[in-house]
Amino acid sequence: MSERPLPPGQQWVAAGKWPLVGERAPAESNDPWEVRVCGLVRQEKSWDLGELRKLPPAERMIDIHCVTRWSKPDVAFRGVLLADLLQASKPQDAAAYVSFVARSERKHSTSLKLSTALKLVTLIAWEADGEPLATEHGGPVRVVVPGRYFYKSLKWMEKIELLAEDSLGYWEAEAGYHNEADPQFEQRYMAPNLDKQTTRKLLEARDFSGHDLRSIDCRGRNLAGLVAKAALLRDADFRQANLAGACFDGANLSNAHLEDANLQGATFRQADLEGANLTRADLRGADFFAASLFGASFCSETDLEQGARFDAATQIDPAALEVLTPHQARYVQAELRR
Ligand SMILES: Nc1nc2c(c(=O)[nH]1)N[C@H]1C(S)=C(S)[C@@H](COP(=O)(O)O)O[C@H]1N2
Ligand SMILES: [Mo]
Repeated sequence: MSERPLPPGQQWVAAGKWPLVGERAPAESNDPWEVRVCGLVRQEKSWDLGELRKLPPAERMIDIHCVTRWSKPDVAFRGVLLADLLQASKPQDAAAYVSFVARSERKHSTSLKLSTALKLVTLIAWEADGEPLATEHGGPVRVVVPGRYFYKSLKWMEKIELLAEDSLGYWEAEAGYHNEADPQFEQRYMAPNLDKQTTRKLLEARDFSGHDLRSIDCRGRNLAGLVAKAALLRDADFRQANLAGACFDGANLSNAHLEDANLQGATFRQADLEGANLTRADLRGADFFAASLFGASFCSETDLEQGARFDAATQIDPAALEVLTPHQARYVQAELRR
């Protein structure tokens, strides 16, 4: 395993596994691949793949940390330093941010403070562990930002733009991902920006349906019978809450905290529970039909005690368990068989 510590709230993937996250492939195009530095530079520059390979090589051994709570230790990325590409393009003094843009359908992007990108020794990489980067992992060229959640490591990179003001990336703008993304501080999502009055109304009506309530803090509340259809509840905190009979159908509960919650008879049909923590939750009679459980946990990673409670009425598709870590899958299978 890695010599570096596992950041809080993360778990190592099984040896040899590398999950795919986000877009699966670059946009189709017959144009040859070029990496271009533009924006606030004195000299726009571009390199084709052959030219890139002639630059001084750089290699970095890093641990990948995904915001959905999986980490992959000791991946050796090889490529060139962002610093070397920038030096050749002569950044203007006003350049304070760097935005990476992908050759992808949605023109996926992400950004960093320029000083941060340089301090972290950002790499423009085309090899991982001695092999050319697979297309689904960003080949032919991707960004690798050590020390940030992996959503800052853009796949299929073709444009590096230097800017005076920040330009929020795709996940940061659309999904509310934290713009700093430092795993040591669990900077996963932006702070909730709801006024208290609205929040209070929602709580009174016990109806969250369709609302954007990322990171909402419902710890210990009595919300029995809550309706939260298609609600956006990423990173929400429902620890110790009473959610008996609640309806989370179609809701996004990725990375939500549901430890010790009463979820008897709750429904999660087609809900997204990736990275959600259901340790010690009461799941008797709960329905997880077609829910996505990648990276979800039902018991502590270190022992099989203190896990979630299931009964014969708990509905969970055996195929949905294949995306759990082996430890989690073993626990749930054993409980369901009782
Ligand atoms: N172009 C592009 N780059 C991207 C994404 C994406 O959707 N499109 N997803 C990001 C996220 S959230 C993660 S965790 C990593 C996943 O990289 P992997 O699929 O190689 O594991 O890519 C990042 N870079
Ligand atoms: Mo991610």
